[in-house]
Amino acid sequence: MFDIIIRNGTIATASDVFIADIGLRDGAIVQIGGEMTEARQMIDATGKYVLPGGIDSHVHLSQPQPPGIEMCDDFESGTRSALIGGNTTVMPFCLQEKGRPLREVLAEYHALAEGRCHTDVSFHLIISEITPQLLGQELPALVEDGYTSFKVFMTYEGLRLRDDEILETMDCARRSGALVMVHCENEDAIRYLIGRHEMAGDVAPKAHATTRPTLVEREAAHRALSLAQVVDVPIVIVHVSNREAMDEIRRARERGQKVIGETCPQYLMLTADDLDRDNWEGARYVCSPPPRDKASQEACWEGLEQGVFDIYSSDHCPFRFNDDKGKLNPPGKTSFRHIPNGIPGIAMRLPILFSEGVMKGRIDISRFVALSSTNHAKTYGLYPRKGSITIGADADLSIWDPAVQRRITHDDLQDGCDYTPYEGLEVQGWPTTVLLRGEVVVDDGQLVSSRRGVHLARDRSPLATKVFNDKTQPSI
Ligand code: DUC
Ligand code: ZN
Ligand code: ZN
Ligand code: ZN
Repeated sequence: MFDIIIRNGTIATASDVFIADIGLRDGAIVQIGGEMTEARQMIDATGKYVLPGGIDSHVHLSQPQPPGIEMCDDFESGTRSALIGGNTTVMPFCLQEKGRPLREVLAEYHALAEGRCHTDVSFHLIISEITPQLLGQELPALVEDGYTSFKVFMTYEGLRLRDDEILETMDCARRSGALVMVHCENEDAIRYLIGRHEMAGDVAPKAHATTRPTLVEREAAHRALSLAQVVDVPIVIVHVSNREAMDEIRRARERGQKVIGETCPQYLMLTADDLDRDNWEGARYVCSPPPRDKASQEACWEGLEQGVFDIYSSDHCPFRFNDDKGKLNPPGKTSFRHIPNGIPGIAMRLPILFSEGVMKGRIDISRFVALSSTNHAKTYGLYPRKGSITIGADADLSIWDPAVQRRITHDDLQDGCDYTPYEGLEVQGWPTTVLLRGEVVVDDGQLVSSRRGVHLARDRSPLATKVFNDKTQPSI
């Protein structure tokens, strides 16, 4: 007797595509193919794809902002919207607050998430200030407890780390077996360009893109990879927007470095021209790195097809356009410099990749699964419990109907934002049914979730474990 049998779907994993039934019991996958008759519930998936639930390994929820600004998705609304878009696990960030124990801050995030999440969640740690205590004790202990990835920033005054601090953080990651994610943009070059633009009175949202050109991303990507080579650690280069930064990843791999590349829907679908809209409307498209041009979009598609990118995430970082707290559209607008950097995309990530990628023949369905789920689980220590359709894996599944056609409107996405950058986009294919650990949480496109999401302590990334276990190489 099964809890659920999913009948006759086209099962796709990162390696195989086949038609079979799947039997679920006690939240797990217990049978694939073969005879299955009795179940409390039957789901007919004829003509549909049955895929591992999406894993979005780069989202921002309830992250504190400078005074007067508020992120508009909390763990409830953000994970609700994630579920609508076919995701069953999301990985938000816990931002270290200077002068406070990281574990204390982390406990606050857990309190905000507890009992409110529609998907499973697992935190990355953003490192904004290094101390001997943090590097010597706190981080290694947190890694042991399943927080196995750190993000560092090369941009944003007050958040960025200097190169020596990045080296020390990488060294800590090496010693503790964590994986470092790097935001690559050269802060000093950006500040120089912002100063010049402001002096010239060029302060509209479009200037956000021109003050963060591809070359500041390329330089920082090169530097991050060089620093990683000094310490001999694998790294993730997050939110890559253009060919020049991609070339840095390729070159690092040619020298033998382990590097994971990530890109996001905004770099496939938007351009810098979107920031050049009247009445401050361009503020809706401000994110960092900024969207580039059509050639960069093509480069990013090529990277997804050919493997420069292993991971495709949303970088969901939502602010409301018309809202006192959003400050995307503040009264007395002064400079693009004050527009918070980030756009929503947690629900649209997978429909965009499915429609523009799979349905238009740019990638096959197995590559879709790898980019949207399996590689995230493998990179961040959740595999094979997550990101796979195998016996014993969590029954996190999304059933995609390739026949559904939709015109995207923000209200359907159920996030806390007041717009989507993809308003009016026509998509083909939609995740009509989603299961989280064996429970139907989206049924015929409708949310029926009871907020069963739990926190996932993660294993070390296999990439980092290899270095961690290799004690023959001295640490710096
Ligand atoms: N980096 C992110 O990863 N997300 C939003 C803003 C940023 O700079
Ligand atoms: Zn970033
Ligand atoms: Zn981000
Ligand atoms: Zn809405």
